Amino acid sequence: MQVKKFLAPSLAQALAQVKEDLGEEAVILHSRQVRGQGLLGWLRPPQYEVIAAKERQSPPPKPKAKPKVPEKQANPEPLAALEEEYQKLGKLVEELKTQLPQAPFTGHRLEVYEALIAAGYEAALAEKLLTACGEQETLELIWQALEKELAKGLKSASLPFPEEEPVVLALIGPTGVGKTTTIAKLAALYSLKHGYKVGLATVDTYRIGAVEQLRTYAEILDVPLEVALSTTELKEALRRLRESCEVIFLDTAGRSQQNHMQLGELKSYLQAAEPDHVALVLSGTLNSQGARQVLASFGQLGIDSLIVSKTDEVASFGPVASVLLERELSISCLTCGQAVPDDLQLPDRDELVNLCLRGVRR
Ligand SMILES: Nc1nc2c(ncn2[C@@H]2O[C@H](COP(=O)(O)OP(=O)(O)OP(=O)(O)O)[C@@H](O)[C@H]2O)c(=O)[nH]1
Ligand SMILES: [Mg+2]
Repeated sequence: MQVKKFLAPSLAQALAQVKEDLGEEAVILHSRQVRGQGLLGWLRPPQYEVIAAKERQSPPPKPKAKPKVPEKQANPEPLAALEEEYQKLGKLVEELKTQLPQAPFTGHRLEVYEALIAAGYEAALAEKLLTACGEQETLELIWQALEKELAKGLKSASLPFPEEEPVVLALIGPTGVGKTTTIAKLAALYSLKHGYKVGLATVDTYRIGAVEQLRTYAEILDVPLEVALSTTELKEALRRLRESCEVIFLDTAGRSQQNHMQLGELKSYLQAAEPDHVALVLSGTLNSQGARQVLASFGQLGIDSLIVSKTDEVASFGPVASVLLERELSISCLTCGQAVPDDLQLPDRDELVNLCLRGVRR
């Protein structure tokens, strides 16, 4: 870098000198007003000092010699390696294809098999059902054979009706599946439609508003309600209800299928109540894994029938049907909406078959 000092009577003159000497690219590093030394210096007008700099011009870089491009040579080796890789991949794809699950049917049965899978049926069950259907000449015959196969695995159960002695029906199940609402629907069915004297009891004192929910239904239906806080109180409450009622519905707190302590407590309430019928309320919206878990946990408590709830919320019933069919459990009720008392069905086998084919046969 070239640095120079310029001195002139005015700043404009000093800058003009810079420009003339160092050119347009010069950079001003510093400027100041200066006076001469001593008294005389002070008497003379001030001068302006400018220090400017300029990059020394470096010689233009020599153009780089272009790298020599080797002349193209036909090298057959990489091509051969690629070809080999390509063939290996082809073989691998063929091998993988053989490992993929093959649709086990052709023709009409394949069509129905695919419809079952699309509706959430587990593949093993769909295959078992359609194998049992056998080859059929038309699609309609396959559907008919499937209906028969489904009917074999589905059982409908009747809820008990009182004869000489009062009957106690307990509803159990996970939280929020519709136990209390279903009890209200059943209480209405037994009292309004069949004319029985109905009573309600609950041990669900955990959830805020649970008792009030049931009390509201009891008041609307004009039936007695007993609330029990312990197994001893429950025995006492049922004894009182038995004196005046023919059918007693016992509501229980929703329990998580994962919580063994809660399930243990529920078991002691059931042992104290000695119900004539225990119905597990199973939500129709579960996936098959969830349904299996619920059945495994609550199944240990001793279940007489299943009430499948919220069937109105599912477009197809495949996941829950897959579990019901493998276990051959009896279904006593279906609930298909929130309206009390209307959204309740006591299904026969045909209605259960229709539910299982919902969303499958279009
Ligand atoms: N869509 C639909 N909703 C329902 C059905 N049955 C009940 N419900 C609704 O599900 C919700 C829970 O119902 P509850 O009867 O309180 O359920 P629960 O099993 O007693 O609940 P917990 O006592 O808290 O365990 C409410 O909003 C009901 O209206 C049904 O069949 N279909
Ligand atoms: Mg409830």
